[in-house]
Amino acid sequence: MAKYMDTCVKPRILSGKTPLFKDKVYVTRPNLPTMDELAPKIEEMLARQWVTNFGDFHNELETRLKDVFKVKHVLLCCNGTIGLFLLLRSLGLKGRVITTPFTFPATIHSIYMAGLEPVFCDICPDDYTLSPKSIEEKINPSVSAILSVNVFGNISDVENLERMGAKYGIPVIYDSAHAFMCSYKGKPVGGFGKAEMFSFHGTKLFTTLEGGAITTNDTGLCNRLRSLINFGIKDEEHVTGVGLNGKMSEINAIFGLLALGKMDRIIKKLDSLSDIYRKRLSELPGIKFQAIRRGCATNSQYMTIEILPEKFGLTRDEAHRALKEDNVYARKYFFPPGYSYDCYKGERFAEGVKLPNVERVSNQILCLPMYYSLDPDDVEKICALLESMYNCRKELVDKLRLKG
Ligand code: T4K
Repeated sequence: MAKYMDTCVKPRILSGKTPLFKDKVYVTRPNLPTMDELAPKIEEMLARQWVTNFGDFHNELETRLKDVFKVKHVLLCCNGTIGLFLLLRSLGLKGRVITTPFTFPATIHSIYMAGLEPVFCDICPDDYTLSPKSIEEKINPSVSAILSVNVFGNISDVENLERMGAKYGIPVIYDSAHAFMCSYKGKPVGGFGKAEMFSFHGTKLFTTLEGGAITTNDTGLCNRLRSLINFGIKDEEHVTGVGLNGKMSEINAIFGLLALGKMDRIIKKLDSLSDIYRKRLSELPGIKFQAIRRGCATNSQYMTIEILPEKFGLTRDEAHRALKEDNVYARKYFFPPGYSYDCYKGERFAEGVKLPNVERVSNQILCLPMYYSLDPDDVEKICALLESMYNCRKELVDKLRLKG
């Protein structure tokens, strides 16, 4: 195995030498166009003197994305969080919303800021999506929607969630921030449930720098949301909704249009990097990969592993620290779980929540560097470093604990 096994990759904490990587290797890097690609589009925008408020580039991107998602409506917005918040508002929900605490703060804050209360359910132990069994245990008439997260591009148990939604007469919506161009049983993500939200942030596979979209096949919902994205304005003389400025500008749409044609190539490269990680690390004791749900094709945007301390010999936090010493900036996505946020201390919905799978995964998860411009040799080196950390685990733990 191990191309780098014999090259003496020893964690810097032990060797005291220079870090394995001279420069920081981040968890991700944006997929950006070249100046040559950008310049003519920007010139066009300047000539038109139309920079935002549903301009031509914005409208072209919406049209092209309808084809990607295979849905009737795509509504671009300034970021995924505002899109999700306005989606929750446009559904006219009351009371409580079932969701996962194993997510980015945006999911939970959107619920809270929409005047709703999150009901935290557990996740499936291996694929980290919302557990239908846990939902069954917690659902009651005070729940007005289910908001599931297609976490790290893994698609939720859509059949069971939508069956439950129909049974209780409530909408199911998806935070698909991570799931651009993923599919389930051959159907592209975007057309599931009542609506889905996508993030086009700079750290996402498909980026407009900041940006996002809501997808839906419901024309009534689309019209309400379109108005809320534009201050709730109906026409020059009527303001019919309490909306916000959620619009995407022309410059953001230009970045999106330029990115679209590159997606297949980017995903192919990420798949190949993912293969290296999986081949190298699957034999390593105490490393567990996120299971991909049957029927789901992911975009390989994230490389998440769990570090099982009793087998690997180091905790996730210790591994995280040791990697950083060698300039590998892995991230603890998603720790802490939503019910442990400081800002929700004292809130009834966050008190006494006990979800064993969320607790375990949140304490063991680590997202390793994964992005288009990442060199396969660097992936090999990161794997070699993890192998070496395992081989020197006793020494490493002593050293880390000594350093405090
Ligand atoms: N729902 C879910 C499930 C989400 O994961 C997110 C966002 C949302 C909703 C909300 O969508 P948006 O409203 O953002 O559209 C980053 C992103 O900022 C965030 O969008 C993303 N999830 C989350 C998973 O990752 P941070 O706080 O970790 O970002 P930051 O600044 O630490 O960046 C991560 C790494 O990316 C850096 O270490 C280096 C690299 N990076 C970052 C930026 C901004 C670059 O190389 N260049 C850059 O310009 O949240």
